[in-house]
Amino acid sequence: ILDFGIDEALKTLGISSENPGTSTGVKQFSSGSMISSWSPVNGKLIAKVKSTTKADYALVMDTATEAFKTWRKVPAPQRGEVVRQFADKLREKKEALGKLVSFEMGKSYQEGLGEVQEMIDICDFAVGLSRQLHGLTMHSERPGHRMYEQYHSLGVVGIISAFNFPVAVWAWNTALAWVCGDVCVWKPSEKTPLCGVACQNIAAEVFAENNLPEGISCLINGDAQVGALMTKDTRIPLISATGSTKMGKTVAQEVAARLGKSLLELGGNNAIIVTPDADIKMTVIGAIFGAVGTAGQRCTSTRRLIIHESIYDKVIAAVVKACKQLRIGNPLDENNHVGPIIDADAVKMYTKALKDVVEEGGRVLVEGGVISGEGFESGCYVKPAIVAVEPHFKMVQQETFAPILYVMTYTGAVENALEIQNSVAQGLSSAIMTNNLREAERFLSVEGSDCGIANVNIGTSGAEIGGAFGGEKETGGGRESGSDAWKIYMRRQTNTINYSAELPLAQGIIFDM
Ligand code: UN1
Repeated sequence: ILDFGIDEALKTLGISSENPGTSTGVKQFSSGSMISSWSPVNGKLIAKVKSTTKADYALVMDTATEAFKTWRKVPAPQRGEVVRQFADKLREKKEALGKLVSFEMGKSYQEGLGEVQEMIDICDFAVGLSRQLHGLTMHSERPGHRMYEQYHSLGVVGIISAFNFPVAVWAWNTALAWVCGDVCVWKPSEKTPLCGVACQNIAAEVFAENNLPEGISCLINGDAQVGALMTKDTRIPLISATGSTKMGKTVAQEVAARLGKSLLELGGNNAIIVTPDADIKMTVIGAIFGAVGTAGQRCTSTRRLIIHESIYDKVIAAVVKACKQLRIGNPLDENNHVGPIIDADAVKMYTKALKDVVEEGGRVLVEGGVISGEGFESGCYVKPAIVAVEPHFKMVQQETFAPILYVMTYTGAVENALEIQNSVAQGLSSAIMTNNLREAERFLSVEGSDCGIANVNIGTSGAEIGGAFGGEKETGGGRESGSDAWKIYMRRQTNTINYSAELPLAQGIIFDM
């Protein structure tokens, strides 16, 4: 197998065969067991990372808490300047980090680069934001009084991220949290620990160059048990977690039990509604990229196509043809469209989903299956599949993190398609393909899509960082990234100042003494 420069990339990112797990200047205390990172690209061990023990965690939290005392006093625009430098380093290391993302996680190199670009974009956004962390002023009802609100740094932000966006989701959180004056403790997925080490190394360099404590960015490694150290920790006012709905429900309960805040970005079951007025060419690109991009492992991946019966045959013919042309293989080879899925468990889930949906009555339009032979030794390469279904099928109601596209029809008005679309438990992303203004506006109206993201003539995936990202219902309700998502990373304070020589009470209450 060609190397595609991966050794060079690992060197650039400071990754060795064994990596200290617990970062933030307490490296020497790491004593946990080793987590092995296997590449789904070739099935080989890339490197090992030490996991975080309870004792390591205690030291990390001490370091983070100490760093917060320094960082919160640095003026916000100066914090923005540090984030700007971080973005510069990301630009320098974009190819290396994009390659590691592709090699450790399996998405195409193009998409690996895209992920690093998302990191850079959110940093740029955060730099501007660092001069705009403003509250409102309001008129007091009392004479000689002034009232306003301000946003203060919150403290330690705990970040739990998933394997599918092993670097970008961390950056969405951390870039905003840093300009807000918070420090971050990050537990990346145990399936992509090296991406975590690489990002930590880049951040550590920037903080060192600015004589700032590395504890502003902390990394811990391990499974759900390590995550639980954070969710139950009263010193962490905000937990931002990305992953399955099942994981989110546990995190939400543990954080709520101590009345902490949580920001949840969980599963999606995203649909594209294809109306009689749809542009077929755009529909095909949107649907196929949505279904097979990141090998169907985005929260925003297109899982369902809801097609009007009048154009069903035409759309299906085009989508099936496009799907059969996809090249599956080593994601570092830019000739390929689709790389492997993450691991053997994911392959099992994919195979079972296809079997189950057929048992329910699904008709296979594009055959799936695990690919074997030369170049596919990892056993993680699967064929994107298309299955014709009924909307109420059990498998169609749930999210399978794999390249499986369910297609179904609707009849009559767009309302009928919306009913199908909204009939699932998840509420992340949604799209309509139409050139009909009435249908598009219906889709966007209060009676339309119930998702956090609703697109017209764009697929369900590939959101820009400028908008708030997240969804409703079982997706968890959190919003990350752009717009005013920063507010959750700060604590709001209302201030009333009396500059008169009297002490009038609010609501006109008289209290004479
Ligand atoms: C995710 O899958 O967790 O919209 C995030 C998109 C990307 C982010 C996906 N910008 O597909």
